[in-house]
Amino acid sequence: MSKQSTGKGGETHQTATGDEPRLTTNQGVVVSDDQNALTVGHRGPQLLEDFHLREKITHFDHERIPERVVHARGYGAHGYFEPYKSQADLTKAAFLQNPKERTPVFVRFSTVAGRAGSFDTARDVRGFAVKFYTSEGNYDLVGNNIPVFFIQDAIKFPDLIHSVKPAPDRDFPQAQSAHDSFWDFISLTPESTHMMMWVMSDRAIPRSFRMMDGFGVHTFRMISTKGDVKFVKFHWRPKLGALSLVWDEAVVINGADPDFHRRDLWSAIERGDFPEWELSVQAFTEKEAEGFDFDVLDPTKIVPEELVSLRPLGRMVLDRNVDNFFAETEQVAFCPSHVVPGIDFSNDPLLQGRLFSYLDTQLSRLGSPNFHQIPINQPKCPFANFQRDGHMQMAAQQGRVANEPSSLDDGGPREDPKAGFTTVPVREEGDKLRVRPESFADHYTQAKLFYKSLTPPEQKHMIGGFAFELGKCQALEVRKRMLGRLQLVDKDLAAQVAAKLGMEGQAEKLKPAVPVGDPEPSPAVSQYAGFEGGIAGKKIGLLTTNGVDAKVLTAVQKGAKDAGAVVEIIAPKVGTIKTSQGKEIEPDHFLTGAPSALFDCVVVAPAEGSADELLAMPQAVDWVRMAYAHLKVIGVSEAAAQLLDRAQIEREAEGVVMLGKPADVANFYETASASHRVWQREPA
Ligand code: HDE
Repeated sequence: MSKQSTGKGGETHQTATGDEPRLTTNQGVVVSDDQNALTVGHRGPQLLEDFHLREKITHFDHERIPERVVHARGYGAHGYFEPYKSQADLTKAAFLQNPKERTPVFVRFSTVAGRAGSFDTARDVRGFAVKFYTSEGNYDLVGNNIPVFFIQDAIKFPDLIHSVKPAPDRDFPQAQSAHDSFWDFISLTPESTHMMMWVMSDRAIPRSFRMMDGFGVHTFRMISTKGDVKFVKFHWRPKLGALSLVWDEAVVINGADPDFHRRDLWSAIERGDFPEWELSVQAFTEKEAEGFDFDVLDPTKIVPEELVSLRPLGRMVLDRNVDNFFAETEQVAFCPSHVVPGIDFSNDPLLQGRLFSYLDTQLSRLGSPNFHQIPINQPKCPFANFQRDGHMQMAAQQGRVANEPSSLDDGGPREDPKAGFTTVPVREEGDKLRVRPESFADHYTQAKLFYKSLTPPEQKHMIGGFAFELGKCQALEVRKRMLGRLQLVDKDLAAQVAAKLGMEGQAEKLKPAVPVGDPEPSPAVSQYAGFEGGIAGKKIGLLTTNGVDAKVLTAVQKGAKDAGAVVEIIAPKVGTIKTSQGKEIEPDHFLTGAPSALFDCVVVAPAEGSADELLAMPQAVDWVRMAYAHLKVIGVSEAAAQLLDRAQIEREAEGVVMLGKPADVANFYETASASHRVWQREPA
């Protein structure tokens, strides 16, 4: 028996009522049926002449573009930058002159190693790329959340990246550095030692993009309105402080919410809690730089803040999410070569290589030299020249002349020696050589400086980081070589990592190229040495049940609001619950969908008499146990005290706050604000 279809797509038809725009092809032809392809008869073959089907499927087939070879996974937002006051004595850059003038910005944060579909809380460097749409053209400050880099010369970048990417034969591991080829490359590249200290520290597992420092890494130049030239290092500092996750928490989050960082940024902006950073520079003369005991052209070195302090320039606020991820975040094209008058490069060999690489990568990724015409990349000031044609040319430039000089077309764009970009006329001479400067040879003194400057918990985390990663590296000789490098940084650090690996006394004996110095610590590089307290921007998870005490709920919510934090409610099941006063509330999560790893601090406050409901759920006990292990402040109502017992947590334990009455909630917030995490609870 033959089956008959209606030929009308049944219930899926949503035909136009007249109020909404009509669905058309890309040529503007109104589509009559978007549910069914054109066939011969009811069950016959499809027809090649179905131009709507072919256009729709062909467009779909070409939806993907090559993802970025590095920094593929990223998330962006719009905002603005405003200087505190005119910085004319330092730079003539227009966007740094007038405190009343806001310059629009677009920022993209990213991980480096993983693919676009990888997870957010991998141990990795984070990209921090800012496009300023200034009145003098686009300026891209393409930085990272770590102030130094793995290598000193761009020629090593493909090797570095190949070593960290999945092995070419088996295509794993994905989005991580804990494997043989990476540590082999690193252990054979002594210049990476300082960077590895940062990458094994908490910096590589940030709590949020909103709680991350940013750095320009290289030394750049700034040119004042009078023509004075200074070297500068760029710093972004978040208003919320630079805060991190603990390692096991990051691992759990990768499974529970692979989009943790993008969700966090998007939600904060949606609720009007706009993240903010201060832009500063360390400015110094070339003469001063000659007196430093490291070379400022070497991107594996910081300029300690004790040597040159930060000069705040202004603030950046992100206040608008993108309308379309692909059009904006995916197609945005950053190039360190995009500078404006008043900012110039230095001879840092890594920077010089980048000045070539980014333009090249955009051509291959976006497929056309006209990528500057994509709205997210377009300058917001007028731009005109005689570049013409090419794939996807969007502009229909007028006139018969496309050259200058020309006497045939007086109205065409012309150069302007006064307003135009000019390069600082630095005198350069020398032989053509392939060499590494001797002034780049000290790979350990600043690595030691970093380690010495961390608080004991931070040092402990770094030791854990090294031990975890090297533990995943199966090649024994690589581990030994790496332990040898660590010994040159700090004997105790090396010994503790070796002990965790069960490799005491097995470090390879390595000799540094130049003697290792004994630097003064620089507390500014520690995330927690100067922690000022507070929980602004953080998230409190409140685990409760139907009938939740309305007074406790209100107290927790009010405390969070006052502190600039947010509360999310977790109930055992999906669906609405009622408060003790009968008000219906929609929990944000159900228990199995929201492990406590997703929150900065937690409260467990089931309804009076319903603790048994939680006690019967192993996930609830795990929820509390995990919050304890992740060093979170835990508020526990009397009704939930048994959960603590079941999780084998003492009521008097550090960072556990009993909520006998709603007023005790204040105590909970005080404890949660005092320190980012309850470091005392960390196992010795
Ligand atoms: Fe990049 N880097 N990089 N990089 N980088 C790219 O450009 C490259 C380096 C950074 O959100 C690529 O558009 C070379 C340092 C960020 O779109 C590529 C070298 C720093 C982003 C590229 C470096 C960065 C990139 C890949 C060594 C911190 C993401 C896709 C000489 C100061 C920007 C793309 C975004 C992206 C090359 C080293 C930061 C291939 C050759 C050092 C934040 O062009």
